[in-house]
Amino acid sequence: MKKNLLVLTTTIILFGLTGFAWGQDPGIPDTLYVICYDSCHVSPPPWEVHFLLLVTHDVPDPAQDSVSGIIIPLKVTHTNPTAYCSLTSERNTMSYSDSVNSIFRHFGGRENYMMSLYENGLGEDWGTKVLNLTEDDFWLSVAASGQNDQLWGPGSQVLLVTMTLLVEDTMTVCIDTNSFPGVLDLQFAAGILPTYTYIPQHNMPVCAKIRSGQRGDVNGDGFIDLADVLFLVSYLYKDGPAPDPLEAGDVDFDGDIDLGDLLYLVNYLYKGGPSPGCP
Ligand SMILES: [Ca+2]
Ligand SMILES: [Ca+2]
Ligand SMILES: [Ca+2]
Repeated sequence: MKKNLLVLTTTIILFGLTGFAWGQDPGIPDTLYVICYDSCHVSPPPWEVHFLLLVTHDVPDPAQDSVSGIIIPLKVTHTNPTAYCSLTSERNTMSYSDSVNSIFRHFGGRENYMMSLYENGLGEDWGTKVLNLTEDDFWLSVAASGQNDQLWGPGSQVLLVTMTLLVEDTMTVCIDTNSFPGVLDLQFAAGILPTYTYIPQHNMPVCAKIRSGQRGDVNGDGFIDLADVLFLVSYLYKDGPAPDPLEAGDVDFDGDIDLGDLLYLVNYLYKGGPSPGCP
């Protein structure tokens, strides 16, 4: 109930002041893309896993079709209930900062649009920003209050924000749109007067298999050496014990444990071949 009140309040702030109506998305369909930036990790868990929210947006008539507000309600689910998977509130604060502690930071060398707005001195004009993080919900809205802000983002897959999850073990994490019945769903607002809203295209649900890239240490002693070759031979051909975790034996990362993994390991150890790990 509290959440619905927050959503309703923000809806009024975003769209209620000028009045709005459902309209057509002009030109090419605008699209919200969610992608997982780094699903494979070679360090021991927990892992910081980043999902990027990218927007493709065209502006046929800048005076009328510029985006003036967005609402992005998301839900996070995962397949490993015994392990912790969470949005990290301390990594996704509202503060403008290029440190690790901001959802608006640049990340991995990628230009983040909200951060760029701030650095260009325009960020303060985005007067209404709401970020709601709970255990399994992510909810973001922004509204422009100046014309410069409304001209944001025409182009192909502009990075809007990066959201960070803390994942404790291997699992499949899915991001989907969240619905608040009767109140609001995923939507963009455009037009200066009158304002109209529309639902952009999107690629959700998006599921990413969060994997450990620690491979080759088949016997789990912390080293990759001849003992691992012998362990793998024993497992494959002499009914020996299985690698633990099992995926440590999938040295070439193709999903199976077979002769190919043995050859990959030998090639790495004795012939200067590529090292096991994330592909
Ligand atoms: Ca469009
Ligand atoms: Ca080993
Ligand atoms: Ca394999």
